[in-house]
Amino acid sequence: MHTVYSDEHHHQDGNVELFEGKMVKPHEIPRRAEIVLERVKAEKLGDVVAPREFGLDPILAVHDRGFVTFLQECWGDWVKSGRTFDALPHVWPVPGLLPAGKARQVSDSIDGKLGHYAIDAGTPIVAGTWRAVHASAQVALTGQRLVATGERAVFSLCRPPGHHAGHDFYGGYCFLNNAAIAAQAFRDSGAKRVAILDVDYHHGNGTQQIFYERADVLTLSLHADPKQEFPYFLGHADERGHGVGEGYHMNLPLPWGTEWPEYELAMDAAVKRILLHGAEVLVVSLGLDTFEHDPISRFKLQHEDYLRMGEKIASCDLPTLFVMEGGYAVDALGVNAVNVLKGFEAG
Ligand code: 6XA
Ligand code: ZN
Repeated sequence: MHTVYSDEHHHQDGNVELFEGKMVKPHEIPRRAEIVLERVKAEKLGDVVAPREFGLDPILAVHDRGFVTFLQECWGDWVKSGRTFDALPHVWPVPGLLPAGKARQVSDSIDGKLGHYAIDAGTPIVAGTWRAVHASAQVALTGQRLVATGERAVFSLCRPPGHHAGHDFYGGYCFLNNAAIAAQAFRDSGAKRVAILDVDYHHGNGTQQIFYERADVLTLSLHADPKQEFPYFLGHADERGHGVGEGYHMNLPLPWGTEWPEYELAMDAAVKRILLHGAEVLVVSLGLDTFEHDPISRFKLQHEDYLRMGEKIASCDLPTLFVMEGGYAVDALGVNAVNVLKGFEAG
């Protein structure tokens, strides 16, 4: 299996995130992608290839232009306003703030813009953020093109991750939704039915939002119950899509402490739904923060379980693009990610 990788991710290297009431060093760090790449090479998974450049059009097929411009210009505006440290929001237009019928306006102030587009204060924007984010999307798109032109499976080693980013918002360490951009590119290159399976510990709220009213891209997410876990406001089982998209989203929330036997049952339900959809291609949002020793998560999957996860995904028998998402037990991240990919190849 080819891995698509770019060193450009190093440009996303924040100093702080707001975490449990403290400003701490970010969990989402460059070392994460490095260790996965090292394991890909050590295990001889296959060739490592550099991304091609597909430009902004496939990004704008999923994301709002004003939002993308904000991501491109945020750091410059932040510096112009006299700041030198990481850009983080500190004020939000919560529902109910505005009178009924009054549309939200984007402020001219960078602080207003940050609160407009961000869902949390854990996702720092720094000088190199756009550069890294743009490259991460190109890594996903390059993987997409390889699968669309005949590879059975490709691993897009994206960083920063993407699944919390929606049409016009960012957060949860995510800026552009790499998996959604790839899924849309599959549609635009002729696939009639696509599925996105999100196995990250956290609910893929951005992916859900982007495709919520569509029947052509089935989205499924296995994750920690939002009653207990980030992103808290979405990811419930009764969110099933809307309009023509009704029935084309599936959330499988699971409780803290979940181990493989229960996780496997949820995966079986997801695989069944993917096969029913008649998907021609599968995009996997591959988060490894379900691991028992992940520092910010509370599932209990073990190294070997990732081999089984890969085999399960292979049972869909579809061309598959793996897109890297979360996972913060950094020393174990390479082993766990590559176990999924090896399990897939064996399956
Ligand atoms: C709260 C946790 C952010 C979750 C990031 C993640 N700061 N998402 O791994 O998949
Ligand atoms: Zn996650």
